[in-house]
Amino acid sequence: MKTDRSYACWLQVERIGEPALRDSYARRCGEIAVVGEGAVLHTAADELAAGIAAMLGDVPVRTAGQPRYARHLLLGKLQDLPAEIRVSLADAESRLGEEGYVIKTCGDRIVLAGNTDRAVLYAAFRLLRLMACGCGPEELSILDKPANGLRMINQWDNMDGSIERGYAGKSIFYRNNRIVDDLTRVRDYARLLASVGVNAIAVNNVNVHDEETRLIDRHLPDVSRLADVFRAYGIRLFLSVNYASPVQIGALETADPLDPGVRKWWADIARNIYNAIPDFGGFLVKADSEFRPGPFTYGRDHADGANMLAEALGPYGGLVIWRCFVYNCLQDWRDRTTDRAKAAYDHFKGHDGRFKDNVILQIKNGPMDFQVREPVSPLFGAMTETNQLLELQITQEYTGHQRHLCYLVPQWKEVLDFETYAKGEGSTVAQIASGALYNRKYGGMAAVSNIGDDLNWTGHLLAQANLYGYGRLAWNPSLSSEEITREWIVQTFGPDPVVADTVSRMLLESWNIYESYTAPLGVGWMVNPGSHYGPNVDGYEYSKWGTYHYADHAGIGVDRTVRTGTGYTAQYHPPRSDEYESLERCPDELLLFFHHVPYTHKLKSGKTVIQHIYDSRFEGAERAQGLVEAWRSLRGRIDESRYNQVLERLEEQAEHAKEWRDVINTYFWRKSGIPDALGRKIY
Ligand code: GCV
Repeated sequence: MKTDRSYACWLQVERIGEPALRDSYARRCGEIAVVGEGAVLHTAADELAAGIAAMLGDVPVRTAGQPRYARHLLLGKLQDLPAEIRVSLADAESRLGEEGYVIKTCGDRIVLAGNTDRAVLYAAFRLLRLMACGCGPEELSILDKPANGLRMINQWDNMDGSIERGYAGKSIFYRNNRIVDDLTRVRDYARLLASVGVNAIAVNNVNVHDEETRLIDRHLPDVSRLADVFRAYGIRLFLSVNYASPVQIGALETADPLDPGVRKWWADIARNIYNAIPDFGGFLVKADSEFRPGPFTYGRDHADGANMLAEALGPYGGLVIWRCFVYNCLQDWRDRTTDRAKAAYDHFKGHDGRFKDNVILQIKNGPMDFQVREPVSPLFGAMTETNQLLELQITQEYTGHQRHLCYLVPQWKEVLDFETYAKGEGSTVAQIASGALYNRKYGGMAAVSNIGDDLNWTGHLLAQANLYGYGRLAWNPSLSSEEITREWIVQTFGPDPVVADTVSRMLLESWNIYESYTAPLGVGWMVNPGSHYGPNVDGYEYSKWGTYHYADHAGIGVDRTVRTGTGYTAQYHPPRSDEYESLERCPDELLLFFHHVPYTHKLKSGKTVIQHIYDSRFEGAERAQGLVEAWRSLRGRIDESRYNQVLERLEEQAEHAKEWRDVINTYFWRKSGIPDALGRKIY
């Protein structure tokens, strides 16, 4: 089964087609010399041995401590390398930090080195990527290090084997309220993650119920097995915890963070965990949101809650990752003085400077919830003395459940490059999340995974590109979408330039295509309740006390201005706040997020809002059909199994896009009373 090519994702390691390139590597890679003993270092050597043997075809690869020949691949920690090699790497040691690496060709020898074994592992995967992408070994002289300290994945897996918002089968971690015995698949996942530089994973859902609450005690031996698998790939394991654990599993009467008994309870739990898993990463916490327990019950706030856990983990170097996705889901949307978009900022900004050093706030990219289009959360840029982590969603909850193609790297790029102006120009989200702007100790990115036990991991094979792209951006947010996309395609489908051009265009346009047949101009939602899939303009479950789009016969959109609306625009720094406040300057794509306008309001494109809604839904549906045609043009260039898998999904998407088009257009045609000016049929 696992020989199906979709299983290997971007680690296909095909034989290099070009003889000169093959020879050039073969000359230097027949022997791999490993200096050092660590498990991660040996993972690096094994990956190289297997990858290189496959790429070079018939070259036997030998691994040894000491090279027998002058021509070889040498890997190890810088400090362990022979003196003459260290000299040739100049001042690398001081520039690389913990995870950076060098790859350098010195004559007939290629050296892969870093200050830690983990760095060497990243160098190994980089070399394999360079080989797959056709880059010759002659002039290799690379020094690279990650921009973000934490590059994390969040699994929303439950112990019954289900995955919240999972669209690619069941959990690879759990079955029947236990951690699975056979961790082969988990190991293969760890490989995929490490190959793009991920270094942390929270292995259970942030909504921690029932049996999951016991991962911190009853299931600890099994959690420790999981940690072993990830450790070999340089990945630290975290657990999501239930804030009410002291009550639910500890038989205490309270979970009050200031109660000495509660503090001791968590300290004992932490000690036990670190006894079992010495490099345990820490806790991920969703508290006082969507009915999850938290410190509010005891009249305490988020800082009290997070600091109490931080105190328990602190002695062992553990972290508390505290989520800022906190809002009142029972909000009455007819009450226009409250605004969900304001919630995260309102809850957390006031606590800036109160969190302990080992607390990191995890902030969703937007103020709402992973919509296809929403502005960047103003909480980035609001805190100067708090560690922050950018949270993205790889799993396509609101973006088509991996049945639709929606490549999210371009969206994430916009978020990372977004200027908050918190400290003048250059205060981008990338700079804030990494911790660079305010010189914070911890920072980085986290993202909700999109994998399950489907053979191809992600349901839609092309959704593998989102997982890949996330890892690459977390390592280096300044990579362009185009670069990442090309890399992924070549490693997944090989070097055929026609495939590269076509698939690249499809991926890069897909977010825009999806947006253009679903919810328009930043207004969001419009999905079926619960599932969040498929068109339903008033469907979203928490809009039952009103609507999220405020459309009536006269107009549409949410007035979030200071002058006449909810005042949300004031959460941004100028000139951003002024731009969003102004009807004239607000970008079209976010217009309805910030303003309530008549349907006849003219956009910068010159079209009225209603005409834009109609036109873009029609164009979107046509372009979705275009994706099918583009893919069909690749028939014969891609193996049949993967070709068919993708074709099936694209055909389904094209049909579903028509449904979206018709549901949205009919709704607004009826609501506004304005027919399609082009005379197109609206059902
Ligand atoms: C894990 C949204 C999703 C929930 C998710 C929540 C969160 O509300 O629909 O499934 O819960 O976000 O991020 O905590």
